[in-house]
Amino acid sequence: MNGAESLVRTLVGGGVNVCFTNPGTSEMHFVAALDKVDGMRCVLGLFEGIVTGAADGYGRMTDTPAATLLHLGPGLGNGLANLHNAKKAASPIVNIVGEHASFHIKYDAPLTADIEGIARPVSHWVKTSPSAKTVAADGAAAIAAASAAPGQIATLILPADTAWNEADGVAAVPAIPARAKVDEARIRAAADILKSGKPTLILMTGHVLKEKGLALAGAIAARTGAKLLTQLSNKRLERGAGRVPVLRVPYVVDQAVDTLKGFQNILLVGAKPPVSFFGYPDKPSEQQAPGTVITRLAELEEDAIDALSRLADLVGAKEKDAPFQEARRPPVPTGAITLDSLAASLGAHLPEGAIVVDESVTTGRGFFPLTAGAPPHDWLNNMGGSIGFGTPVGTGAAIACPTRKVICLVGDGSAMYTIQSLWTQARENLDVTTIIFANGTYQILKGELAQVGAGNPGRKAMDMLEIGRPDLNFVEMARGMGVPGRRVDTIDEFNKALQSAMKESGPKLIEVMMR
Ligand SMILES: Cc1ncc(C[n+]2csc(CCOP(=O)(O)OP(=O)(O)O)c2C)c(N)n1
Ligand SMILES: [Mg+2]
Repeated sequence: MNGAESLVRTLVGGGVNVCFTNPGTSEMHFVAALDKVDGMRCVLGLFEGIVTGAADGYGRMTDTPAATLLHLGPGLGNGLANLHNAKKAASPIVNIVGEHASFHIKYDAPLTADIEGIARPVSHWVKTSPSAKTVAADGAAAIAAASAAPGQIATLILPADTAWNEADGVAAVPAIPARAKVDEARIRAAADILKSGKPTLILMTGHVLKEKGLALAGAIAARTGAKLLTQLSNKRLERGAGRVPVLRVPYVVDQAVDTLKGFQNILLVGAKPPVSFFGYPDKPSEQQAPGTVITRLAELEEDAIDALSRLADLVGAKEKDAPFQEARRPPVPTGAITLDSLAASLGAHLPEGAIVVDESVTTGRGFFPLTAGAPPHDWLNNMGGSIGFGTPVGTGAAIACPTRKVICLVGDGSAMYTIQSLWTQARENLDVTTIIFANGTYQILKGELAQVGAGNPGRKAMDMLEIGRPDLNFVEMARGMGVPGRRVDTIDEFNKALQSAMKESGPKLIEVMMR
């Protein structure tokens, strides 16, 4: 077998069963090998941001890496923004990036680039495989690197001749270490804080946000009077009826500061100390009150669920006493489209097992309370702040979980970065409902303009924050990519569109007119 086949067989043998691709000449042997080897689902994306974002969504939902296949430096470069987001979310991904045949690199042909240099900032692990004989072992090492807790980006660069030359065979993936346990001293320190009676916040993100971790955190909070919050953005939050409900730290700095002001202690479980998205004149970067003591219970890569379980024992908390959310849907709203009526409609219609990918930007900031009692579902946020995240991540989540309904909540501005996701959803017949909030602007940036104190915007400045003239038509765009769409002007129409989208399988788009 050649190097490409040895790599594909190694990937499949190592549990990598999906490859999101956008190939070129240098990847042709890899493409041919994908065809030859059973067990790899290949999914084409029409822009590399779809490919890398889909791998992020897949990794978040399965906790195992998908592979991507990208075309040299420029292909990888096109995928960078969503790799950045995936890295911030600690999603496991194995990138395979084609490179010129090793004898051809010195000629500086048009596509020659510093691939390692492009890969390094968005990868935890980077390697150019030197020969066909090493490709399989390097592929196995890439899987191991990607799978290491809490999830990493591994980028393997594959010169074309390493793909077509004769290989030695398949390699086995080295053992993947379990999450490290938190040492006893930190558990005791956390117990002392919680028993002190001082107002304490448990701030969480990462794998602790699965049902079990939340139940333990809820029990500890119920027992000790501590409050629970998650970071503003999370990789995957399990929420809904029967789970412990938890809100997020708000985006707007003043609101975040206000939310955090009463706490003398913040106990971090996977989370970082709370910092603002941006620095603003006269606003703090650190959001906790001056004097609040921040203590780390568990790092993102550590076993936070085990740590909380031991902490619960120390403070005498019982899981059954956690404040589990009761099943409760808001009444189906009527009348105008408002932020609250949209939240209520989602709360009324979210099906059990839904995967909500949230890139709703300003529209969805208040969606949590009214959706909290919906049937159990997962909520995924963008942790890297680079927009164009939602529809690709939804695409990958749907491939990962074919029996679940994916709901992508997307601002109109954000949707335009990676709208080609719809084509992949149609081709693969994925069960994704994309909801576009068509307000005709980069609404958030109007708020930012005021926050940074840039003064009153004139016409030229406003033109950079608004996306009308011409007005976008998402239903037409969706139709052009094989996805049926519908425009709604009232909340009653939205209710109907959402209800029918939840009943039928397959990709759909709802354009919510907010302008
Ligand atoms: C890659 C990238 N480019 C630009 C931005 C800056 N940015 C942040 S939000 C935003 C617009 C979001 O607009 P939309 O999705 O319509 O949401 P809205 O603010 O209208 O709710 C832009 C351009 C970014 N975060 N990432
Ligand atoms: Mg908008």
